[in-house]
Formats: sequence, C-alpha cells, structure tokens
Amino acid sequence: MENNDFIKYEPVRFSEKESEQRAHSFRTFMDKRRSIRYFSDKPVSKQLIEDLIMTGSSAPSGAHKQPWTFCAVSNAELKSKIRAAAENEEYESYNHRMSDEWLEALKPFGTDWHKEFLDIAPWLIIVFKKSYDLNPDGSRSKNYYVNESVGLAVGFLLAAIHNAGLVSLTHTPSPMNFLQTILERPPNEKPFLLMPVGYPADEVEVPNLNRKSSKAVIQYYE
Ligand code: IYR
Repeated sequence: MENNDFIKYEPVRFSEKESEQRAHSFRTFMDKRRSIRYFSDKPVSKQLIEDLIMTGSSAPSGAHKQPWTFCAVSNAELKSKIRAAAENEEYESYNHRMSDEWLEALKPFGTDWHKEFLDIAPWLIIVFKKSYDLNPDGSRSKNYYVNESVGLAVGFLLAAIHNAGLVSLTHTPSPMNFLQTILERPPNEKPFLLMPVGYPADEVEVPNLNRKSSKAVIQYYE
C-alpha cells in the first residue's frame, strides 16, 4: 500500500427496511451457530476451505498487517500426529493442571482429554499469530494489536463456516507449542487456535445453553 493511495469506497446500499430485515435475519441465522465436537468424515473441498479462510483473512487488522497464517491440514498422518500431541497435553491438563473450579465450569460441556475430532474432521485449520513479520532480508517488522486482529479473523472465519452450512470448534489445547513443531512454522508464528472444520456427525447433540439477553450485554446511553 502506497502512502496516500486512496480509492473510492463503493457502499453496499440497502433501504432502511432492507437493512432492518437483513440485520434481524442475520442475527437469527448466527444464533443457530454452535460449537460442534462430533464430526462426519465427509470430505470438504479445498476450494471451499480456501473461500472460508480468505473470508477470515478479510478481517480488519492493526495497520492492515494481517498478522496471521492459516494452516489447513487434511493430511491424515499429520492430523493423527496433531491428535496424539494434543491428547497428551490435554490428558495432563485435565488430570493435573486445571483447577477444580475450571473442571467444574466445563462440566456442562462434557469435555475430557479425548479429541477424536482431530482425526475425524476432514480439515484442521490451525491459526497462527505473527507478533512480527520476517522480511526476506532477515529483518523484522512489527505488527500491532496482534491478538485483537487474529481474534477478529477467527470471528469472520466462524461466520463463514456457519454460512456455508459447515461446523467447527475453537479448540485451544494447552500448551499448544507442539503445533509449531509439527507444522514446522517459523519462529515469528505462534499457535492461536485450532479449528476442526467439516460437517456435523449424524444426530449430534449440543449442550442446552442459553445466551445472555440484550439487557445483560448491552448498556445503552441515549
Ligand atoms: N482445552 C481443553 C479445556 C477446555 C477449556 C475451555 I475455557 C473450554 O471452553 C473448553 C475446553 C479442551 O479443549 O478440552
């Protein structure tokens, strides 16, 4: 991007009525999104995954640095390696590292250290954050608001996945440095989130959660 290189913004125009309808129907649609832990092994095309990821990559970012890499893994051997390493860490976490309060908070979700979905889902998207960029000459350039930026990209990606009728889970095995080793990422990339992506298993159940009401999450100042 050159300094002072501006182009005309072409607004997406709707009537007021259309905006209201679209806002409401998008709210209803997004409210149907759920985190899914049981996947079908039905394949998902590379083109579809690429469209989803590029929607994620269209998110705003600090100084437009787009400080992220999305690793898209469909290779069965790599998926099993990732599963084995994740289950190792998760076993330690569930048995020794997580507090009683944390384990109690997770009870409604029925999670444990088993992470079958890492083998079964047709794709794993591992999102890496780049705290700095490595230039071809070996020098570094700084990125800004990296966590916020990558969080926004994951939000866009989740919406794109739901829009395509696919499902995902924002999985955070902890610690997750094994992902950097297995995927041989450069030192400026740190794992941020691991997302299995695919179709849900047949008749999958999800926890019966309530979302907070508008009163609980919005404070108006009119
Ligand atoms: N990373 C573990 C534990 C876990 C933690 C939170 I906070 C969750 O919302 C869900 C799970 C796991 O993936 O099982």
